[in-house]
Amino acid sequence: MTQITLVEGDITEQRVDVIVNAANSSLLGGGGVDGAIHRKGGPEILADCRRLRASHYGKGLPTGRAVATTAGRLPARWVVHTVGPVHLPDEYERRAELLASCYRESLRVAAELGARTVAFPAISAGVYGWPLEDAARIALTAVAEAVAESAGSQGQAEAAGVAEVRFVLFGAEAYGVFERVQRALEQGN
Ligand code: AR6
Repeated sequence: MTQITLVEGDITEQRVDVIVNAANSSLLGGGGVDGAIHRKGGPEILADCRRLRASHYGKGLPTGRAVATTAGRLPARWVVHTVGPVHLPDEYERRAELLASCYRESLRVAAELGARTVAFPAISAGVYGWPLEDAARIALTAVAEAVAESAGSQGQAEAAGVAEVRFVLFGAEAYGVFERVQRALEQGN
């Protein structure tokens, strides 16, 4: 059984196997969570990212995909970088699917690494402008579906082997929104 938990805090301080980074397709750093991860994790993370750009991801990591690097000096084993979509109301459906894909793909990469604990931020809900409540609904639904699928299969699905998926919300307001959305989803709304 995979547990889905919510905590208020800073994702760079989480003692987990995998920290998921809300990156951009350059993989070369930025602000928000990305800036904090590179700052606290040190230059080894950027060095790994540069190697990925020089090999498999010459044009950058496409939106909705995920790839792993070292976690450098962070108290985690790996960072899984994923690229969320920018919020654009005119392309809502396509981009909401890409946001769900970030969670599924990150979980798949984490499971392939053998991770037992995975921490996610609220992908796209900062610089990329996704309204927090909707970002929370997409995030919690995508993870719950991946978890349910892996429970019903023989370890082939996205979250197989992952014991805890932890959402790390920056500030009381974000935590409150995730908590409310999680409750609503549990009640079938
Ligand atoms: N721990 C947990 N959550 C955090 C932290 C932290 N240390 N810092 C910020 N958040 P964002 P995006 C929250 O902007 O919207 C970067 O420049 C934040 O409050 O980090 O996917 C990248 O390079 C918000 O709720 O990611 C990209 O260019 C959430 O994390 C771009 O920003 C996501 O905010 C990606 O934008």
